[in-house]
Amino acid sequence: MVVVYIGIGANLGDPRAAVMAAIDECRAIERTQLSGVSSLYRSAPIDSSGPDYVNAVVEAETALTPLELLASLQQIEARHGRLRPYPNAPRSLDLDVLMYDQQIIDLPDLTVPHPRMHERSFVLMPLLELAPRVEIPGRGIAEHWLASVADQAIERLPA
Ligand code: PH2
Ligand code: MG
Ligand code: MG
Repeated sequence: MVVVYIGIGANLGDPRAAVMAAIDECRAIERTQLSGVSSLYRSAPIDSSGPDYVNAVVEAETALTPLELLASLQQIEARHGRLRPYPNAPRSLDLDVLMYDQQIIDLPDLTVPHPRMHERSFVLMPLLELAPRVEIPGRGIAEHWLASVADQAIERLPA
């Protein structure tokens, strides 16, 4: 089993409901146990458009390979009607493999750690809630990146 972090985001329809449903659907992924669920956050779109996003991060232990995990997440996205008209288009639901153990993975369909996770408060803040001392392979201590994203509008939503 390895520890993984999954980023969840949505900004179309009812994004809060979509993120909460996605968390439940992550509980049902085979050979995978959730070990942590962050608060939900409202965040302004970064390099994207449309309404504010709702974001969260979950921690899990999985026996799936990185590509098996990715396929499971894409099935959940598809059930939520995710379309991919162009890169960073507004989305009904986005599930990203942020980190897979401490591995660096560079495959045509999967780059881990997520290449922009350290530049995004909507990833760092929920991630640090779950794992305050976590290290991002190739980027160093996640907490050290917080100062550089302090200008990004984000608000933790009440439970
Ligand atoms: N996801 C993106 C691009 N921009 N901005 C916010 N606030 N939240 C996201 O989840 C997000 C984004 C690409 O996946
Ligand atoms: Mg994605
Ligand atoms: Mg994404």
